[in-house]
Amino acid sequence: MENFDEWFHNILEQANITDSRYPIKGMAIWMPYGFQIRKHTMEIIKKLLDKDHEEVLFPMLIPENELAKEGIHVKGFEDEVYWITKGGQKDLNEPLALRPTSETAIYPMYALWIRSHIDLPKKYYQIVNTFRYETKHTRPLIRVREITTFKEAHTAHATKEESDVQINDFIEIYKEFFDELGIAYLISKRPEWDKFPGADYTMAFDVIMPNGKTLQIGTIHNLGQTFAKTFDIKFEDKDGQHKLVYQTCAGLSDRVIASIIGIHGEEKGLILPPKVSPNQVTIIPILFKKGKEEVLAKCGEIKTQLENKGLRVNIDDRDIRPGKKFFDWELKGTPIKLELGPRDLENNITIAMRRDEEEKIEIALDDNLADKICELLDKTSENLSKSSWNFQNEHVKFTENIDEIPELVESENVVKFKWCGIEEIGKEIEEKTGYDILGIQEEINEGKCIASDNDAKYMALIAKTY
Ligand code: PR8
Repeated sequence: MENFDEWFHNILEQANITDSRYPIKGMAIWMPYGFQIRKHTMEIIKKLLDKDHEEVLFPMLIPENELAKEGIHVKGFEDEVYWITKGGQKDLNEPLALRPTSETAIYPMYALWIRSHIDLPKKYYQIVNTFRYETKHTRPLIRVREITTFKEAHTAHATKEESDVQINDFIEIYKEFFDELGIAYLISKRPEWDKFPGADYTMAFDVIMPNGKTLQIGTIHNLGQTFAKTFDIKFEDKDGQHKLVYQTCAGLSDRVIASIIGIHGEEKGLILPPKVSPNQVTIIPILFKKGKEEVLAKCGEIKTQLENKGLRVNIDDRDIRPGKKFFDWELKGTPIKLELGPRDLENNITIAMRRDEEEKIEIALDDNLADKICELLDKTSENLSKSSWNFQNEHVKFTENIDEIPELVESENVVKFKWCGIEEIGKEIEEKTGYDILGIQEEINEGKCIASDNDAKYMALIAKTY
């Protein structure tokens, strides 16, 4: 793709996903087609979280005194909070924050709800909008000031061990989620200076966009007992002692949709993974005056047949040239197009076209049609996932020479390198190269650090980031 940012910006409007002309910077409208993608994506994550977490809904406003309680946390967000200071004409007694995230809304309530070890673990999540007055350049879905699908989970546990297990559980849930979307990801532990404000440590999921820049699409934080101390979240343990809980939280945003669009899309438009595509099959009737009714009737029958299998199907019976219809659904990324004209009807066949591949497949119009379509959809999902992982594998390059980093990053790669883990050296690496250390992928015990005489302790990643 020549210019990914431009392509991304244009496709959002062309495919009816979002409209960014709303007169507030960083806030956009979800248009009908985008709304459907968003809905199906949310259904997947909800299903995964619902297995072991309970959904709740908190108010959007946080009193200033609660937000201010956790010092490190509030410091991290102080420049990003929108404040409500008036009710009508009157100044409010206490300013109210539009939640930038909900720790300080939820944890005072956890302090009331958690009394005994039998109340633990507590695992709540909510899908809400949050507000961040981002100072960096805003971009639709990627860096917004109103995050419209903030999927945030908050857990509390009796022991540190349980909270570490929860971090792994979140990693597994997010892996499964991105696997369902066919999106390849890099998992790393963020460096100390880039962790969530108030967290002991942060695990992050990043994707490589087509221009080689990485996008952080999900984060999982071990909060230790920092918030428990601040909000006095204590429980009576089996031994009768009052103890502080251990907490974790994890979040995903509209960036998930940005990555679906960016990673699978190509020059001609979207390629949507079948699981989240508003229409999994689009039927395109080829209509002539003669036989028009019969063709349309058969299209209706096919639609019902496929819908009975649980598929989402639409018929494009607009009175325009078929070529234009193919063009439109290519742009919108429907995984499978089915073409049906009078001659096909005579031969009792339809022509299927997968969006991710050029090939046309003739399928008989019989009882096996729906099964065959399901097979094609599965192949599409597999293929999208495979391409995404191949792309990622080709775009992660290892080097032992710090001077090679800029060239590798500028040719659209993420760079893997050995690091001693010392903060000062890490910052030197960032300064010298001009890029961000994403984090550490794994511990190692061989070789030297790329930027010092120290022994290497970690395999780390550095990249140009969004
Ligand atoms: C938390 N608290 O808040 P996090 N536009 C789009 N996506 C964004 C933006 C933005 N302006 N800012 C962040 N994200 C924790 C976990 C509750 C849940 C996305 O964590 O601040 C990023 O993908 O790391 C980020 O990984 C995710 O939201 C969670 O935000």
